[in-house]
Formats: sequence, structure tokens, C-alpha cells
Amino acid sequence: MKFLHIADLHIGKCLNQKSLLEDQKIILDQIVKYMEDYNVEVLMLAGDIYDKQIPSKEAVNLFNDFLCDLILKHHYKVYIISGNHDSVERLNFASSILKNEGLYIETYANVPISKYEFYDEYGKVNLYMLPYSSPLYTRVKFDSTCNNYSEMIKYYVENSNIDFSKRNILLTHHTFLHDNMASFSDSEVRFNIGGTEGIDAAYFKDFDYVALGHLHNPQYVNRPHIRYSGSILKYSESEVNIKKVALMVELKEKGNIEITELPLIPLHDLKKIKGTIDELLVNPDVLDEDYVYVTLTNDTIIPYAMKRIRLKYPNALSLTYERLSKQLIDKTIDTTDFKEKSIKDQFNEFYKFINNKELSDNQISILDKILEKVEEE
Ligand SMILES: [Mn+2]
Repeated sequence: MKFLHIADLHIGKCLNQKSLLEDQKIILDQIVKYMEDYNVEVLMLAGDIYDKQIPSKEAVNLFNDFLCDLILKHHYKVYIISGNHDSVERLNFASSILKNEGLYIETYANVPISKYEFYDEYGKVNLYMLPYSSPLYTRVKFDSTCNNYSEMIKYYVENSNIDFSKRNILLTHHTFLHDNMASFSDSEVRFNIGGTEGIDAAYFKDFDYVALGHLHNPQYVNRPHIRYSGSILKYSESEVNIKKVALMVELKEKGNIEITELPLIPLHDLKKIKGTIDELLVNPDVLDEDYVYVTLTNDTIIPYAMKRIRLKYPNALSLTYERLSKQLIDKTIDTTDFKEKSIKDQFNEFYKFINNKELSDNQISILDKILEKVEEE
């Protein structure tokens, strides 16, 4: 059997207040196109469908259109689990009814794990769907004494009577690590502080394929068939150099699996650019509509810098000054006896701290005038 594995759609996500809905639509269209082109009739979504527990109406509409295209137009089957960003109750809406239409949604972790079956020329394939769950939920809901995510996953798998002589797929949304390592990005939300969310991926080596969601960088952990497809778009500055993919997986007879990375091409790329304002504004008429994080290397603050940058880069997301941010990290102002200092001296010190030079005579006379006026009032 053949299926497409994607995850971490985060529909409705904004980057620095910029809505990515149009970008997300382009990617979802590409996914439908890949399914058509490669004759894939099953799509698996490994959680974080929406970016928020209460998604905007635009986000819900976009996902609805995507599902209608897949199911009503193409008659594909779609399997969805919830991730840590999704609302368990809301995503579960009408799921029992939708099963009749080829849309399988699981948002509550079950014991045994919810299972669906496929048949192909090599026999039966079991799909186990384990949505994002927490040790607390598992302890309260079931007869489990699990104290952390590793024990929790063990509990679900060991109580599901899985026949590993058959072909088995697991669809889940958690943090799986290999030797305590994985490639994280800044757009994932950690489940808890202290790092006990990590689960040893080796535990899943007996599954024929593990379709993972949560980590936004595409990667495999421990074995090539225990795999994160990654998010469908770059969702943070830490991902500018990461290529996003959908994974096409073909399960043949037991032990024979083929995984193909299909590139997802964004409408706008996400990148970092750096230079003086003049360097960045060379060829001002040639627009660059990618999403850019701008770092200026100028020594002084440039008036209306963002306004000027946006003439060439209309989708600029942020602007920082390299020297300023470096300085602020490298040193701090000595504030021990600041109360004894005059406002003028304090201002002078602050100016020197930011600009690495003293106020000029002209600036001092302007400052004197301002201070005089402030005192009068
Ligand atoms: Mn996510």
C-alpha cells in the first residue's frame, strides 16, 4: 500500500502578525497534486492540524476545502490525529459520522490503541492511531501508573496486543529521540519544562513505519522508518535553511518499504538577510516578496528603516541592528550608583553604551535645552 505522510500543518499560523493562510493553501494544493500524480489514495496527518485550539474561521474554511477536495472530489481516505496544538473536543466533532465518508479522526488516546485495517496484494496492514496524550490524562482515564511520556507510550503499546509478525503502522504525535537527540526548531512548543517529554525511538523499531508529528524539521530518529515529515512550511527563524517535504511511503511485503521525500515549494520563502541599508536596497525596483528577517549592520540607527526596507521587501517580518543586539548581549550598564548621577550624565552614559561614542557638543546643547524645558514643566 502507498500513503502520504504529512504533519504540523498549523493552519492559521501567523509569523510576526503576517497570516500564512495563502501560503498554506498553496502547500495543501501541492499535496493533493502529489496524490493525483503518484496515485496515492491515503493521506495521514500526524497532528497539529490547526495552530490554535480555537482556530479562526478562515483557518477552518481552508482545512474544510482541503478535506472536500481530497474526499468528495478525489475519494481519497484521510487519517487524522490531534497534536498538542489541537483541541481534542473540537477536532473530534462529527468524527463518528465522518468515518462513513472516508475521514478518520482520532483525538482521544485509547487502550487498546485505535486500529484500522488495509488490505493489499501482500495481505493486511494495521494502522494504529495514537493522538497526542499526556501521562496525567492516561493515569486518570486508564488503569496506568505511568509517570512520564516514555512510560505512557509503553503502556499504550503493551496494552494493544500488536502482532509484530504482521505489517503495522503507527501514527502519533510526540517527542521521539535517538540517544536523547533530535533536531528541534523554535516553532515547537515543549510539553513540559525539564525535558522529560523525550521518548526513546528504539522502542518502535518493530513497527514497519512510524508516522510522526511534532518536530518541525523532517528527520528520522533511530531508524529510517521512524520518521518526522516535519511541518509543511518554515515556521520560525531557526528553520530558514530547512527544506520542507511530504513523505510518500510504499509498504510492500513485510520488511520492504520505500520512502520518498516530495519537496513542498512555498509561495514565499522564509530567509534572513544582512547588510547595511544601502547594500540591502541595491536594485530597489526589483521586489523581493519572500518573508525576510532583516539584520542591519549600520553603526547608527537609520530613520524609517523598516519603511524603507519594505519598499523592496514588502513582506519583511522584523528588523534588528547587529551591533546593537551584540552590544546588549556582551555588556551591561553599571547601575550601582545611578541615583547619585544627574539625568544628563545618565543619558550620556546610555548614549555611549548604545553608540560607542560621546555626545557631540551640538547634541549636548540640544540635550541641555530639553532638560531645561522638562524642569520648567
Ligand atoms: Mn507542531
